[in-house]
Amino acid sequence: DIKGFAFDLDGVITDTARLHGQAWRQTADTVGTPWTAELAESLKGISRLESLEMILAAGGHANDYTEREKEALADEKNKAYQELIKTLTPADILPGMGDFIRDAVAQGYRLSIASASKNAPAILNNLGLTKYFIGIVDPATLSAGKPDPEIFVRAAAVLDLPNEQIIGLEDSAAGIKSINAAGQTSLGIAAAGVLPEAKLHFTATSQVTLATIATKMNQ
Ligand code: B16
Ligand code: MG
Repeated sequence: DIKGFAFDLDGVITDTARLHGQAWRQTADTVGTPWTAELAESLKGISRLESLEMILAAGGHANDYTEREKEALADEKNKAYQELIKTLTPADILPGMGDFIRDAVAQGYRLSIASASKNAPAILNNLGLTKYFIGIVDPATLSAGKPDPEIFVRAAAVLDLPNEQIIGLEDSAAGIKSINAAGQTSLGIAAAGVLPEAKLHFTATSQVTLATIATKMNQ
């Protein structure tokens, strides 16, 4: 039986991808990498420094910067991003997700956050959702990011539940791989045909409810 939910944050609870995109776009301009929708999509669920590496590589600049310069670029991006997330309010919760989170807690499910973002605590606070979650995995303490299972395994430990009793919610391919490898039930939210590896598939956050999940689990 399912007793808990481990949530990705960006793309599942709120659309911070557009804010990451705004901030990374400035970095791409600085280093001379053309900004494309594909590049933006490929950064979802990927850590800050790995994202920077991908932006550099996309423009053929993989070897043009020292580690120190890369850290400065990543810091600059994060400062811009932190200004943008100050504007987030409960109105920025993706459709249906606030109700789903409140319903799940009211029904006795245990909730945790498995986000690659070091800014997750600030974002949850601004959305007014902190109190619904038992805990947030600190991505700074992980030895490997998504698609490695570590982050979702740790999200299960936070809930004190076995992996088999957890549904992991994700919008990225790397995240679905992580959930599946952890032995949890993966729930993917993406356009039809995207995230084929998700055990349960939804095309929009507004469709995710305890009832629709129960129906898909029994199919
Ligand atoms: P930060 P998620 C991820 O969050 C984002 O999808 C990804 O684009 C971002 O680079 C990463 O967090 C790190 O974020 O720079 O705030 O530490 O989807 O795993 O919730
Ligand atoms: Mg995500």
